[in-house]
Amino acid sequence: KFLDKVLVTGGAGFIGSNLIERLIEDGDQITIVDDLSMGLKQNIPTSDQVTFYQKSITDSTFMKELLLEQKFDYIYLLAAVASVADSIERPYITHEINQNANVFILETIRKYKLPLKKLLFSSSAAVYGNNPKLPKQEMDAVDPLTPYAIDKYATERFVINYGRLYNIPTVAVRFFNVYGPRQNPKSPYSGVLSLISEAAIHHAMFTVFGDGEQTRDFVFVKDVIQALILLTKKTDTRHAVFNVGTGRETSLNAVIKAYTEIAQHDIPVRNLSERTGDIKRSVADISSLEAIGYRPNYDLTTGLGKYWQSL
Ligand code: UD2
Repeated sequence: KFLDKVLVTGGAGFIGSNLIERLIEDGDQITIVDDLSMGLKQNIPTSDQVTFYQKSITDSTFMKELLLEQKFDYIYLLAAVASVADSIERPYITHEINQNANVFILETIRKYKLPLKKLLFSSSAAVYGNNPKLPKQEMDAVDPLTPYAIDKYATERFVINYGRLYNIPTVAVRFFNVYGPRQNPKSPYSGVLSLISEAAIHHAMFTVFGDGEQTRDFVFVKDVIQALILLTKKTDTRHAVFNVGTGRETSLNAVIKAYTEIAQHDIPVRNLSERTGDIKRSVADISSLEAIGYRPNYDLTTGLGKYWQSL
């Protein structure tokens, strides 16, 4: 009845739930494992194609049983302590979740020779750290500075090299600054666009750290989903890491200006001093992803417009 059996860890989260939406349209049978530490149950679309387990990926007994019983075609590893600040507060538990739990999944696949069409791990542009070279290319030197970045980088290597060593089809992606519907603005360390949206909706003050001339590669979540689907469905694409962004560099000031036009009212701004550890400029080289057919469909104005409508 269904096309493929798909596991999405972190499926109740921002990016995960957008992926679920797409997988439902594609006719897949989807299993979500999410402990709702970041994600929300109401993010998950109601569908008879979806089975949801409110479980931590660190529950290895549960994960092993699930993997052995279901024999998934595709696995998307999106569950994580998703905040850098949180990882600095809780480095050890971050490591258990962001690295060990994912390595356990790989190990289970290896040990029981589970058949699999593709496993995709979500890493982050955080792995580039303070390397100032722009645009950031996958082969550039990494500089993981926080528990979050260290675990993302190390797990990327586990995923790719378990793939090579044990012939498991794997890929990893490095997300740049993803924004869009269901991004959770509840922490001060949430993505800046979710925080600007909160301010815009409530006609509240938005705080810019620094002069607002810092730049990022803001990528709309639907483009991210396009990349994830491409990478999993291309059978000859494996054992490599891909930047996921737009290749366009936008300053925070430019974002606020564009958003003011979309919201059709001023977003009052105050400037505070720069955030410690903030990087000044960031933009992805996306030629590896383009080479397999990826084309970002949402420029900033279009993406922001869609996001605004969803609020
Ligand atoms: C992103 C990721 C982070 C890590 C990092 C790697 C998010 C939410 N964070 O951090 O996990 O991968 O990239 O480089 O995707 N800002 C304000 N006011 C606010 C909030 C933020 O001015 O209220 C500034 C902030 O100081 C920074 C920029 O906006 O210069 C973007 O901040 P962010 O937290 O959205 O993302 P970033 O790139 O620092």
